[in-house]
Amino acid sequence: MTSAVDEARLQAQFEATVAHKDRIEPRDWMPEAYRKTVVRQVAQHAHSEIIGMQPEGDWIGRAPSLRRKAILLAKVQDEAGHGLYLYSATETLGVSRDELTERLITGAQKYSSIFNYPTLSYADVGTIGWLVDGAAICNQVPLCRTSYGPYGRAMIRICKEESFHQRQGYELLMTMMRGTDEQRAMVQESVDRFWWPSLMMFGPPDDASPNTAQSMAWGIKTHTNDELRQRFVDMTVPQAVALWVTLPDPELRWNEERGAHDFGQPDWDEFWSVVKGDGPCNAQRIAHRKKAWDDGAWVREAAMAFADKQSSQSEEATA
Ligand code: BYC
Repeated sequence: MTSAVDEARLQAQFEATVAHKDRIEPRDWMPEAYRKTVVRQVAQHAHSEIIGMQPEGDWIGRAPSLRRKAILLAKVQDEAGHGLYLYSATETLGVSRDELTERLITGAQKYSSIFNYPTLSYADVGTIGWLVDGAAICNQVPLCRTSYGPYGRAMIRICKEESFHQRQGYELLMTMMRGTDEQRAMVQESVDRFWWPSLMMFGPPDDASPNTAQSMAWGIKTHTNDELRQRFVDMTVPQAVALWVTLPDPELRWNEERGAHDFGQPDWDEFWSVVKGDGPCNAQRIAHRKKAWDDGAWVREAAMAFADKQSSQSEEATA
């Protein structure tokens, strides 16, 4: 039992660790609200990786060449891997992957709004790589220095792969832009659909973000939603110029005084409606995930039975 004095000492130690930008590790004492916030964010991130396999996965069977199919397969597999690292990070906080999957399937936990939009053309595979993975990099590179150790270490590996994903998307779009008028039109139409949802990935504006202030004080987040959105726009505009595509925002222009781009706001009503479950593909994404989870039940049971058998055999051998 921890006394009030011990608790105050532990709290002070925790705060000192965060203030020094050192890592909080699984065995360290942490406030319950900190633990819950890390679980919430990392689980949402893990779910996003797993659900994020679906929109691109829809194109694996329809990729236009063997080379493009191999690239897409590898990318989608990477996303499964990212989900697994992140579920492992939440397990260090005492929440099992089964429990988190249950929370995803019942709608108790969220995943990124972006994956509730459909992939209508093959150009969307390139646009997701360029814009969605591009936004992910802007958001996730700072998370390599997040205060919770297992999350930060998972992010280092994930970011290396995300950078590669972004480049493959850009290369795909560049190839299409060098092709026919029809291919160029496909790219532009895809960018027009994905631009605003990509900006929404960074979360609501700072003045409508209930979690940012506390998450920054704890070092879980190191930048606000609006700071990272701005960074993404500034990074993407010159890439759009090089690609010869237009970004669908009449307010987008360079602001000499700020040394940054001014840009318009996404439709925040649409964002909240997608987050609440009413986006174009929310029901389909969850139904698909639930089916895959239910269909895989026998594999999990067989793996557990095998592990039990192995451990009882090794106990017998050492007895
Ligand atoms: N979508 O107070 P706020 C990938 C929720 S996958 C849905 O600002 P916070 C990839 C938020 O959870 C990359 N919900 O929250 C995979 C909160 O709700 P609750 C996914 C959103 O946490 C496959 C409420 O709105 N990346 O790269 O301080 C293929 C208020 O928001 C969204 C991550 O998960 C949203 N966009 O900040 C290709 C990054 N935004 O939980 C690529 C890690 C907000 O209070 N996460 N909400 O009910 C983060 O950095 C932060 O959690 C966020 C939100 C910036 C997203």
